[in-house]
Amino acid sequence: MPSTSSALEHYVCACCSSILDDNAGFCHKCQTPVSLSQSVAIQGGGHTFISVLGASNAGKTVYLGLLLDILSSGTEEFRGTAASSFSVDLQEYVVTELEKRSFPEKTPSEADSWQWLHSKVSMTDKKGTRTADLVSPDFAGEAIAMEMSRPGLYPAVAHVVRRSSGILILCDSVRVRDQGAGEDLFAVKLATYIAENHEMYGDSFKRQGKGPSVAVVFTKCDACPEAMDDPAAFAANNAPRLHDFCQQTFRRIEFFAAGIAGCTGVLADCRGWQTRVPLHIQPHGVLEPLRWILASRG
Ligand SMILES: Nc1nc2c(ncn2[C@@H]2O[C@H](COP(=O)(O)OP(=O)(O)OP(=O)(O)O)[C@@H](O)[C@H]2O)c(=O)[nH]1
Ligand SMILES: [Mg+2]
Ligand SMILES: [Zn+2]
Repeated sequence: MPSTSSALEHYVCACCSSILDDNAGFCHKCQTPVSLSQSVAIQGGGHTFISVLGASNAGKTVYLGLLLDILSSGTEEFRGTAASSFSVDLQEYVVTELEKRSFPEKTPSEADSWQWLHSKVSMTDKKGTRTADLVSPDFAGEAIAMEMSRPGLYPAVAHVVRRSSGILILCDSVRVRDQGAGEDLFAVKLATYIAENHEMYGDSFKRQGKGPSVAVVFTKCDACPEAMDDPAAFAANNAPRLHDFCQQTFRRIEFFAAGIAGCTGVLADCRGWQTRVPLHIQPHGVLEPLRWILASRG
């Protein structure tokens, strides 16, 4: 039975394929946790990186936590099981917070405190049963923004984006509707960053069908029913720059709306500090983007 350290000599990073040759907790090149690479290597099979990007406060942590929870109690048609115990941490944290009628804390910017998920997903449709290992970090929105403006500050972001065959861009539907160009332009920056990192240049690239499947997900649609009714039309009307850029650039692009909280309220403490809290949990549209990404891989 090899010791952990000698076994590690044979592992490569699941994200950037660097050799993991020491006992460090993270890949020296891309900051992926070694425990994740071990879990992927031990379980074998192909794995699919799916990354979730979005501005700070877009709803990434809440979405990912609930996605894991819904997948874990799914049906034979679409289900996901945690591939190792660290995968349950994010689910546990988000579900516990929501049960307490509060939202999770903002994700810290330090890469070593990000939670990763690794779930074995199986999906059955007309084409048969497909399986994939879903691997994704819960990035901090601020780290994504900083990496886009000064590449190299958070190498994990670039490596994970390059490695991902499916990418979800989360946009706050309420901000898109009420605050105009800011959210639209940030999302365009994200889409451009994805295209750059997948070296998507020129029409021939698109015709060859290369590049990731990109799902734009308007979050918090419980507070924005317009996004829920017709997400593509909502994008065209309220985030026209993002809509047009994505249609022109990506071969596989689709628009979705998702919401976790059935409704929210604002609590004020004795000093007047206000906090938004979920009054009840009624997930909507959480699985659809993932289902589409897995199906669009063919
Ligand atoms: N109405 C409503 N509000 C939501 C929902 N999901 C998240 N929110 C609100 O959005 C806030 C941010 O959600 P997070 O999931 O922490 O956002 P994030 O993208 O992870 O943000 P960073 O960690 O800063 O990158 C929450 O504190 C809630 O106030 C939802 O489904 N409905
Ligand atoms: Mg977060
Ligand atoms: Zn790596």
